[in-house]
Amino acid sequence: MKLHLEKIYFCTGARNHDLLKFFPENLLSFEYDERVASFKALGLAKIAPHPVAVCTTSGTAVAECVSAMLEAHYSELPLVLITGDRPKKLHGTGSPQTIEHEALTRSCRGSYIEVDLRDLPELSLEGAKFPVHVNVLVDDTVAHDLPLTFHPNLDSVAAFFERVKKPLFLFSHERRSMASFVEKFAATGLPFYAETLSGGRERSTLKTEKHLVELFHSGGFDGVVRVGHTPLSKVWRLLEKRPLPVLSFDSRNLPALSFGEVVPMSSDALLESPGFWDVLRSIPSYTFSDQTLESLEALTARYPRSEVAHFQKLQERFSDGDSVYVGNSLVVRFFELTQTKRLSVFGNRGVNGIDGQLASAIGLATGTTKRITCILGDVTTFYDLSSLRDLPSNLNLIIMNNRGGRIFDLLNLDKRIVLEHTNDFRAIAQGFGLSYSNDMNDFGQVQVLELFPDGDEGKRFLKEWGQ
Ligand SMILES: Cc1ncc(C[n+]2csc(CCOP(=O)(O)OP(=O)(O)O)c2C)c(N)n1
Repeated sequence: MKLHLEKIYFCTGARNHDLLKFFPENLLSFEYDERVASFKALGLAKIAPHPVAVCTTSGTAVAECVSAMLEAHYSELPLVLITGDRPKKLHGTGSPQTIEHEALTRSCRGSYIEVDLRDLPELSLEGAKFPVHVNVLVDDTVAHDLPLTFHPNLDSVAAFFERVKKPLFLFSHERRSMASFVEKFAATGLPFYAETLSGGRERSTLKTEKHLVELFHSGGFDGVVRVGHTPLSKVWRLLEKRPLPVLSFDSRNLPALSFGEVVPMSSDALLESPGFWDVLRSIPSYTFSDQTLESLEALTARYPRSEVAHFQKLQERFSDGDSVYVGNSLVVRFFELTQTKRLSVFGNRGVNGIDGQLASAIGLATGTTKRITCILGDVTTFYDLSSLRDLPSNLNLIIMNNRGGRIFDLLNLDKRIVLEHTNDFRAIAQGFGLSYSNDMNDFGQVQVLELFPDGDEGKRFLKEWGQ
């Protein structure tokens, strides 16, 4: 590495994970809070002989460094912000966790340098003006020459269904619940997958994300029809690795991929469009058989202390009509996997930041008299500790403390970025004057309920589940 840095505060994430291999071990400090990490870098830059870096994943993680960059800019400090980004073709598309990094630091940097990952080892900061923003493009997608087409209305939809005979219908989420749309769609008899934030999860005929991924790999569907914003499902990300025909109904008019067709219509607008339902009626019926639910039941019985089994037990505590706020990261996935009830589910899935999750749940609870149950991962909760000062009485926080950012275990990434720990929230909650328990039987009775799934059972569960 030719950057000649004093230290690199490496904030964990999937998008910047591949940069790790270029950074000398002795320079690294692993962090999860970008705002804190960037100010640590700023402080060190005041006395260090070499520039100091903070390295982040894509999305709001970059925005969290803007305050330190501003301070560095006006104090003339040698701060280097290194951000992992998605390839150029995904910029501006609304694809998962993709925002405009360059625009974020425009008012607080001396130099902006964009490099492909492979060129990072040769990059030098000679001649650069501090603070510097280095944006690294990491491309794990396949090259293709498929078009991106924007349609103003439904006119082209029939033509799509002439080419695609067995589509996967995928319903993600919108600003408001998509429950009415999902309900009407369910009556068509066509198979579909409704994510938890859609508000129609319990009606989903396709039950597990694992099943979708299996279908994808076995060629079970020949195209995808998305309704709603950028999906959470892994299968959506896989489309950048093996493209299929895609038709999106997205009120933001964003493709969320580098290819495909987009119609700028919300689920509400589709509900009121007879032409859409006419086209659906013309699709010959088909089914997808699914054994994954049975294997899920068998595995949660075998591993009752795994995280997924905890979510299954939590689901039993909810009643139809309850409101839930789900945060990152396995929380939202495992909640979706085990959801059977008709619930109002909220979350921040615009750009998937782990920041401000508890504060967002607090804001949500402030706007309603209904009870909000907020479920967060431990790292996500740590990120937002000061919000604990102010829990409204209709908010119950459940912390799924699996002792680190276990999503990175699931993704098989470098163990160092899991940031495994042995901390718990008991004394913190009590310090903030909050009632606390770690017994699931106290569900709904305490302000902070902390659950500790068994890591070994969780690992064995996921190995056998195969995802
Ligand atoms: C602001 C921000 N920084 C970093 C990330 C990358 N990131 C995604 S999930 C995650 C770890 C979450 O850990 P935890 O809350 O414990 O949930 P778990 O993965 O264990 O379910 C991180 C750091 C992000 N999405 N947003």
